Amino acid sequence: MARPRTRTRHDVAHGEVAVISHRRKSMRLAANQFTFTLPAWIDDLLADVPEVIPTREERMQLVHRLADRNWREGNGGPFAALVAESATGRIVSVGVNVVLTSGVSSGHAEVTALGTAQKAVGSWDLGGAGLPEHELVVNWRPCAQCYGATMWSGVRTMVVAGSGPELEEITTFDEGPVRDDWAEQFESRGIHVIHDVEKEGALEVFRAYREAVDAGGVNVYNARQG
Ligand code: AZG
Ligand code: ZN
Repeated sequence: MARPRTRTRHDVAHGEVAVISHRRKSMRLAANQFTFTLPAWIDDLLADVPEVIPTREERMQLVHRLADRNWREGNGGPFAALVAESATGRIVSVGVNVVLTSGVSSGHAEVTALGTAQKAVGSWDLGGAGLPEHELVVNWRPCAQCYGATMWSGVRTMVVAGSGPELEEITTFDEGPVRDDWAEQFESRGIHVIHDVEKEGALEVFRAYREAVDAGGVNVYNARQG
């Protein structure tokens, strides 16, 4: 037997009181996952890089090469990072800022380096039992987001090229509200911070980026508008 047609608003005469069932549209998610993929040029750049880089200065020099190439290739901002085993200098992962190519605002260099390191070692905790101590090497102090991402990653050391206002002054990136005692907060949680490693190299990358911004070739993509 045919089911009676559901009455709609148009079927109800003026003044009539009726219970009308509205046709419901069920929720469909437009996306149920996102991924960060490192750009293909990284494989070419790493082709001449040894698996073990013994000094922190040399590790940071690699970070600066990655950061400089990254903005020129259009993946995102002039930021790069790597995760290494502290004792041996074996490189576990590298990361670059992929906000523009991923279309996801959290794709900062620290996040991509830490995430790929965690996948590489098979643990969300880089300080977990049975693992060697790991360090994050990054070309500036972490932003408000990456401050937490680093603290929760399990790294035991963070090496930064610099931590002052220069990054924001030169590039005009907004790094968010980072506490003045950010480094002490890491130290009090057992994460040692090593400052000012190859600082001038970081500033050179930022200055080159700024020149390109001023020449109109690159957009700074801060999402927050004040
Ligand atoms: C950023 N700051 C750092 N340190 N790293 C990134 O990837 C960034 N992106 N925007 N600001
Ligand atoms: Zn960040």
